[in-house]
Amino acid sequence: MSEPEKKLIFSGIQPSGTFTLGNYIGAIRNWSTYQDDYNCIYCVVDMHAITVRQEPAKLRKNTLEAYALLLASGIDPEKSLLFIQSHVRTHAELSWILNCTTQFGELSRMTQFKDKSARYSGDVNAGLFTYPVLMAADILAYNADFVPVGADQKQHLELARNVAQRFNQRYSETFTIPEPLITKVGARVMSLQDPTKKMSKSDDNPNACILVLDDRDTIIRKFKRAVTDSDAEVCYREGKDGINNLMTIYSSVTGKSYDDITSEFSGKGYGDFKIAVGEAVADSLKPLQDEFSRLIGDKAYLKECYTKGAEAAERYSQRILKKVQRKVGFVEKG
Ligand code: ATP
Ligand code: LTN
Repeated sequence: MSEPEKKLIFSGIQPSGTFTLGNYIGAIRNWSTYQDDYNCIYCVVDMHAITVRQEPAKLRKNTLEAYALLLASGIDPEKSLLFIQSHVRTHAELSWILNCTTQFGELSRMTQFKDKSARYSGDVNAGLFTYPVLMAADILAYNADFVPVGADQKQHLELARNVAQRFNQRYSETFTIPEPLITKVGARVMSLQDPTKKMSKSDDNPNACILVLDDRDTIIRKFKRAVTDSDAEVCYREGKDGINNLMTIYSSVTGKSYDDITSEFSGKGYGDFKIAVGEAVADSLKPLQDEFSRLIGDKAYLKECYTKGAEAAERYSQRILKKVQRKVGFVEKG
């Protein structure tokens, strides 16, 4: 994480449950591939996770599992910074300052806030509202150039750019304006039960999402139950949301094009197609699952990794925070 000529990538993922196939295809599978061409910083964002009610013991377990899954997906702690957000105080500190350059109106327009405040109407807390500011702080604390995110996070990134630009205008050039890095194939994996909604780890229906730690039989069973349509042709076409989603998934785990998939299943029914998708997904997740089982049994190694990661991240980000504090007019601590 120290080659100065390389551009810097930052991304985060919430430990709000076991990762789904959507998280894997749309996000973490790609993260390890960036390590050769970029300096990379990745983080398990437990502070974001508590914007919705979490059971403490479960959050702790999910955070460790998320960390181990990122390692298992190929993120190399020797090459990249990998840490847990709450271990690095810069994020909270910078977030407060950025709160004061973010407008109430722009936060009110965030669609994720509207969705989540409708869904968790009994707990519309201030953290849920200022969630995007903490996300901006995550990114700007490292002056990241690129932020790989799924399409659903584009609006938050746009807000981070606006906050950075506003700060730079008000206090002089300070932050790098981050660019999104959005993968095309698999950028949006949809729910298997309602293919108009994205697959999400906090979905209440267990059949709606494939979890990356699901066993082979569970994966195949969930695909067999996936909602499709009443025709019988495996092809990518408007209105065939369920089949389009299965084609996207199949294509992204096998590398086959939509035309190849259509020919492969011509004359066959949806049943055969669903089983093939299930088997291909189970095969592609197997190496990740094996590596995860090994890592999660080695708590001492995990601790060593996240401690070192946090120390390095704090050193890096505190330099940037100091500059920000000086610019806003805070008295320098002796
Ligand atoms: P939650 O249900 O708790 O909101 P989530 O499953 O939507 O969580 P996040 O932690 O918000 O996942 O997202 C982690 C990363 O995975 C982000 O970059 C996000 O864009 C990506 N991602 C999440 N869901 C999908 C999906 N269905 N398809 C593609 N990418 C996704
Ligand atoms: N909001 C993001 C997670 C996240 C993130 C970030 C992504 C928090 N901080 C910084 C990229 C950069 C999500 O829910 N996917």
